[in-house]
Amino acid sequence: MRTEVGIIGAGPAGLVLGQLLRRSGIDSVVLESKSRQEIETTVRAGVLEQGTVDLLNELGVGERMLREGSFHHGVEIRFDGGGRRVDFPSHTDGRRIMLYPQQEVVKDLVAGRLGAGGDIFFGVSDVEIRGADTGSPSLSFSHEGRRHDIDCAFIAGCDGFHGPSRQAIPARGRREYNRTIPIGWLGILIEAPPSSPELIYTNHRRGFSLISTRSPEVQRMYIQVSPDDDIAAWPDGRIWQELHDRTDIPGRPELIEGPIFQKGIVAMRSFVCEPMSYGRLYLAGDSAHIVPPTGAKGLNLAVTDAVVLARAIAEWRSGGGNALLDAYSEICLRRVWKAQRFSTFMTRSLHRDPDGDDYDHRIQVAELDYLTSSEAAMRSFAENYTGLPIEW
Ligand code: RFL
Ligand code: PHB
Repeated sequence: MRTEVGIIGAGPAGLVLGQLLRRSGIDSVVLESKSRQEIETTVRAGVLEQGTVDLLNELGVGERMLREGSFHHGVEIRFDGGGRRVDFPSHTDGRRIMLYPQQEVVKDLVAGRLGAGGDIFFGVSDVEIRGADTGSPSLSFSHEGRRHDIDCAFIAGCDGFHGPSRQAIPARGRREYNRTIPIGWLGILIEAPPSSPELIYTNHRRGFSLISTRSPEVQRMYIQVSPDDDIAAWPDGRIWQELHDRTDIPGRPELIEGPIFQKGIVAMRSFVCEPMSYGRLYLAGDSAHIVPPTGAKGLNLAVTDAVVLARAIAEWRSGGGNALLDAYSEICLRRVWKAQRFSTFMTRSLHRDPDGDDYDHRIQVAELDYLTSSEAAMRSFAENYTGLPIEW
């Protein structure tokens, strides 16, 4: 087999890359270790930046998103017993965010690719990357009991944090920045109408909470827990008690409860791999970087990496040379580190620091008071939350 770009991973990074390449007339093959059903039902992100929404529309896969997702024009931040809203459009050039579940984005991208005659090999195993540092790299993998080889011009490692691509870069050729954060998020999905028209991020002495949404009928909520907490120690009644204690404030409607049909705990980390490339292998998305979810940036970073990589490959293919390919890692990493900065700032100001004291709490309250009252701070927050531009 032969293709121009061998893409490992059918997450947002790999699927968006494939669609962008197709638009430039460049063929690709996507290898995915999970089944189609599994990637289309795994619950993860919910917030799409304005740029991600625009891109999905441009790619012709945004129709259902526009119909079923909802635009939000701001978020509410609660702290010190009160709540304040930060408006996005008035603090940016009219930008907003979209609430639409990641698994629905994945479904729309898979349907777009397969509908246009593209290939995705689901359920592959033992993917091996060969000759990444040569001019003729190849991928080898097992699918339905047979071994296959694909010669490629480029390999895109879009296989998430645990995938094999990053490990294909020799240890001496990369630097990894790693920070584990002593915080877990217990996330639930419930059947109920929205408790609020916009997201509510709360800093409370008992810990962080976040009220988000998935649709008019399904809501997503999170509370800060210890990363090694056992979900069995969190019966529904205890979760609701914490959500109410942390989020409800006088004069505002209480959270609306509903049956919990999914719950789990995720640990938090910050991670960056530099550079994001090695020879003809390019990493995109979570395979190269992880941000704590408080800033809602992970999926959006995966998409912008794909945008930069697709343009760089298209430029090379049309005889424009290697300049953009060579700059790929640097262009992406500048935006990645800014998203890491923003997510770290959000995480630090909103969560209870397990090692902190009253002084730390007062500093957080002052930070959030400033953030939600200074025009300059609100502009900065809105600019980051709705998505920074790519600096080419
Ligand atoms: P993905 O989505 O992990 O996709 C990688 C794909 O590669 C496959 N794979 C392999 N395929 C073949 N061979 C192998 N050896 C393979 N190994 C792995 C995997 O099966 C998978 O299908 O990475 P990608 O594309 O880089 O996308 C990244 C995003 O998924 C991630 O950053 C976000 O989910 C992060 N995130 C959020 N991001 C946002 O932008 N907004 C949010 O609101 C937001 N909320 C969240 C989040 C992540 C969360 N969790 C679960 C950590 C909320 C949470 C709770
Ligand atoms: C979500 O809806 O899953 C969500 C929203 C905002 C975040 C993280 C996750 O910061």
